[in-house]
Amino acid sequence: MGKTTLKEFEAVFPHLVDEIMGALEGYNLPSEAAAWYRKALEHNTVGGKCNRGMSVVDTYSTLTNQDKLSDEDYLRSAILGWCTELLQAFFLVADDIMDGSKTRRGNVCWYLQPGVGNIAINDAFLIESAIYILVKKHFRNTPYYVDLLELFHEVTFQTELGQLLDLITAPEDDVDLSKFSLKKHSFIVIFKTAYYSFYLPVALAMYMAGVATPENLKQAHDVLIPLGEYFQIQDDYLDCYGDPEHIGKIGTDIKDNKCGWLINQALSIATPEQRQILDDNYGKKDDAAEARVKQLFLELELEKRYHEYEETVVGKIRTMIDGIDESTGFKKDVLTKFLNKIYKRSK
Ligand code: GPP
Ligand code: MG
Ligand code: MG
Ligand code: MG
Repeated sequence: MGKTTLKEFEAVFPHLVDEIMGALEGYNLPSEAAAWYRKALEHNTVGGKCNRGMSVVDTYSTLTNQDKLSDEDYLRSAILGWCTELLQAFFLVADDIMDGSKTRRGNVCWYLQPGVGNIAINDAFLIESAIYILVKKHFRNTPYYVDLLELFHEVTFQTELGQLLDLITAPEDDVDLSKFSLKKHSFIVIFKTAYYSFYLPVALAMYMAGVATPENLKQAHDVLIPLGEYFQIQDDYLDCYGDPEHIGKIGTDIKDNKCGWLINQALSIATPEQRQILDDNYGKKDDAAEARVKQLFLELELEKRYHEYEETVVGKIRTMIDGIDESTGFKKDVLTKFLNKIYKRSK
C-alpha cells in the first residue's frame, strides 16, 4: 500500500491557508490582523512529523483498498488530516503556555516569540476556528458532515478534560505526591492524548470511507485508546530520557510536578527513604532538585521498567488487533500500521 509522504502532504497546506484567508473576505479585517493570523497558522501547524494528519490519508487508502488515491480523494483526506494537525497546533500553543515550556519542534515556543506573549492564547482559538472553516467548505454537502462536526467537538472536549486533570494534579505551589496514582495517570493520558491523536484520525477516515458504523467505530476505539495510552507513556518517558535536540523540546515534567508515568512507577517501588527524596525534590523549579529526581529514577532502574512495559503492552495490543472482525469493513492493517509507526519510537 503506497503511503503518503511528508512532502506530498505538506504541499496541500499552503492552499488551505489561502482558503482560510479567503474566508475572511467580507469581514473587512485590517490587513495586519490577516497577516498575523496567517503567520500564526503557518508557524504552529507546519514543522512537525504530521503523523496524525498523514494517518488520515493512509487509513483512508487502506480502508478503500486503493494503492494510489485519485487527486480528489487525496485532497479530501488530506484536508481532514490537516484539520487534525490544526487541532494539534491549537492544543500545543496553549499547552506550552500552561506547561511553561521553552521549545517546541526545535523552535522557541510561539508564546515566547518576540511580540506574541498572551496574544498566543487568542491565536490558539483562531487556529481551532480554521478547522471548521475547512470542514464546512469541503464537507458541508456530505451525509456525514454533522458526524465530523460532532467528532471534532467531542474529541476537543475529551482533550480539554484530560488537560484539566493533568493541570489540577500538578499544582505549582503544592507538591503532594500522594495525589498521584496510575489510575489518574491513565485517565489523563487517554483523554489528553489518545482521543485526538489516535481515535480521531482513524474515525475521520472511516466516515470518509463509509465504514463508520457504531460497531466499527467501537472496534477502532477499543484498540486505538490503549495504543494512544502507550504513545503518551512514551512521551512521558522521552520527557526525561529523550534527547532535546532529537525530540525538539526540553522536558518539563519533573519541574512542573506532572503526574507522569515515571514518577508513578517510582512511587510504586520507592523505599521510605527514597520517597522522602522524591517528596523533597519533585515539582521544584530548580535544576539541582530535578537532577536529584533523575538520579533516583536511575537508581530505581526506571528505564528497564519502561522497556519491560513496552514489550508487555505491545504484546497485548497485537492480541487485540488479532481479534478484530474484518467482515464489516474495518481492517486490522489500519491498526498494525499505527502500532509499527510508534513501536520503540525515540521522538
Ligand atoms: C500532551 O501533553 C497533551 C496535549 C498537547 C493536549 C493539550 C490540551 C489542551 C486542551 C491545551 P504534554 O504536555 O505531555 O505534551 P508535550 O510533552 O508535547 O508538551
Ligand atoms: Mg506540554
Ligand atoms: Mg501538558
Ligand atoms: Mg510530555
